[in-house]
Amino acid sequence: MIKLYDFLPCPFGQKVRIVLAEKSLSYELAQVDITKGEHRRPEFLRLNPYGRVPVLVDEDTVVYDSTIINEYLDDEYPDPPVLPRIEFSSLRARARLFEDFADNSFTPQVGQLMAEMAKAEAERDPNRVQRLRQSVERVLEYVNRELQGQHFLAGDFSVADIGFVPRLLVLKELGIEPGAGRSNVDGWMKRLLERPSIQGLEGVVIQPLAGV
Ligand SMILES: N[C@@H](CCC(=O)N[C@@H](CS)C(=O)NCC(=O)O)C(=O)O
Repeated sequence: MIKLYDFLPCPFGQKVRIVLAEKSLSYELAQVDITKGEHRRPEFLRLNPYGRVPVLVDEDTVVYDSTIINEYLDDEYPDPPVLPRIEFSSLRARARLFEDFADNSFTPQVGQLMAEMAKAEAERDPNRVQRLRQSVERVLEYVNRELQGQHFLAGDFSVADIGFVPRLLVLKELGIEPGAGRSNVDGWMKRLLERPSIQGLEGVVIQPLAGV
């Protein structure tokens, strides 16, 4: 039985739960409430020395970091795949690049905007809000260009798309319409929202998390 240590609002845990749902894998969810410091408990640090969720335990295998967990799941449970097949090295690299880009240049920026917007209006830094909004808009423009003529970012639906999903889903509440004036992103969002793995995703709430 797979066990997933996760905190539901964590966008990285959400990436893993999308993959588990895509592959129809059942699992036990062990909640680690990072707002209560549960990720710093010794028993959790023994699983992940970084003290971060998500962590996946599959029998004797312990894997942490959402990207590595999702690659492990794709290796161990290949059907349906969430990475382009091994023969398509270039597409596989493209999928990994987009996942990495989403993790580093989209998810944290949206997270910082969530944190800023969660403050009372008088306490917000308007320049920071503007800078973060511009940075998110720039990513959406880039993704819009990269989606030209394609349904998904790297061939079929893959980790390239999954990387963006958690924070794409909260943009509207932050006053950013991902698809406005970006028809490729608009169609992509519609296709993403048709997937049961994304419709059933728990924990998509505006909750600022430290560093993400
Ligand atoms: N690169 C990691 C990032 C995981 C991460 O930052 N998790 C956050 C919650 S969303 C966490 O556990 N933060 C606690 C901390 O860093 O102390 C991944 O993809 O899994």
